[in-house]
Amino acid sequence: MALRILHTSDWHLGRALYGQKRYEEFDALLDWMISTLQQQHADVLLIAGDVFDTGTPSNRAMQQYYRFLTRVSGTGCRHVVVIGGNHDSPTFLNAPRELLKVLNVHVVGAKADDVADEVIVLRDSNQQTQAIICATPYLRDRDVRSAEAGESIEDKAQKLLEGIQAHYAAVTAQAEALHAALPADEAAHVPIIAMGHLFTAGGRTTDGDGVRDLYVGSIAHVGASIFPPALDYVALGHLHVPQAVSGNEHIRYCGSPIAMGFGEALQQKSVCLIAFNQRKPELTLIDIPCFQRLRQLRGDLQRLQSDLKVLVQDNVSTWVEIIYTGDEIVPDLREQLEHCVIADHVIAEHTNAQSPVTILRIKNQRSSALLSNSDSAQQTLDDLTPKDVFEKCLDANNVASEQRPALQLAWQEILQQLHEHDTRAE
Ligand SMILES: [Mn+2]
Repeated sequence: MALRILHTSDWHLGRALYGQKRYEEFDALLDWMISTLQQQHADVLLIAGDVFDTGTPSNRAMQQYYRFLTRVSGTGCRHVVVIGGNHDSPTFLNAPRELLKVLNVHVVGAKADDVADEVIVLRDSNQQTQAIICATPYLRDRDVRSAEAGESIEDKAQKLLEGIQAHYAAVTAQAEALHAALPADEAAHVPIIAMGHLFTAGGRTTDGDGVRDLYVGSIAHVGASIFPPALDYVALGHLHVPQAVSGNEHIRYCGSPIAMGFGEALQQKSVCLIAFNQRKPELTLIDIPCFQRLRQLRGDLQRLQSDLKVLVQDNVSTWVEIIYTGDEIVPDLREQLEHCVIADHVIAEHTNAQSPVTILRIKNQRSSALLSNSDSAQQTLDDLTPKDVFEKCLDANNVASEQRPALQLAWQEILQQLHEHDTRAE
């Protein structure tokens, strides 16, 4: 029977939305994942990075991960391959790898010193080779590039791209050597599959989807050509919108399984099922049900009130982000909107039960526009990105415009190091 692989990525276990925890949603997703593995008779599950949302996940997020992996071993799915993403702590993912190996869960959290350790041979219960996986995790700048004094940002980006390309070439060559050593009748059925967590040129993202820039300046986007032709399928993670890379149907991002932010609330999420006919991949996208409705509402007070009313009447649990764009200054905007959610619910249901609609965030664009050039006492950090805060700092200190590019670059490097610092690596 043809080998069947389920390609997933970017689970971001432990992720919250404006402080709202999402454990129940993740439980529902993981249940769905288990039943999908069973129904689709998947042999292998791939998780292409960003298993967790942070390098120091909560105990509950860890429990969800380990419990899930234990349950997979009770399905017909024989192997799980996990690589580290830019959100994961490489050493945290790697810590239980020997233990997980017993369950046929293969973990590559960080770039291996020897590329051979990134090549995983999957075998069936008769010890017949099923697939060869190049399990390359997210490659940190320092993993593939040696810094030299006096380099320009363009030099650095060029060396980084070359480093990533050389790494994929080396790992693929290793896989090809193993493949060449297989008996001919077996080799015809054994695909070579690569995994990766990176941003490819031309890739699509949506605002507010939580995709963090990978490299300083974000100019290092690799092209599809870095993946050698010997690869039968490339299972990528990092981008949260499902997509093929530059029209190559066998080089794909499966996308995140749940919406990471309100910006992608209406996007259909999916996983990729790949059935191999000899070494030829046949792809099916499997839609993931929505486990928690998210809606972004935008407009003046009247519009927002009527939209909220519709959501309340639907009586489906909904988390809402509101962007107020009206001209009128409404001092008690939050109270009015909250009241609308509760009052309409009580009228509709004749009950004091909780409203199905929860407002997680109200952005008042009217007041931010008014305040942006004056005292921004009402602006909170939630309204600003780290970049905004740094720009404000430059403004407040009257830094000359010719000095800014160098400072902005240095600041980006610091932020990058903060994100990638593996706090508990020791
Ligand atoms: Mn991600």
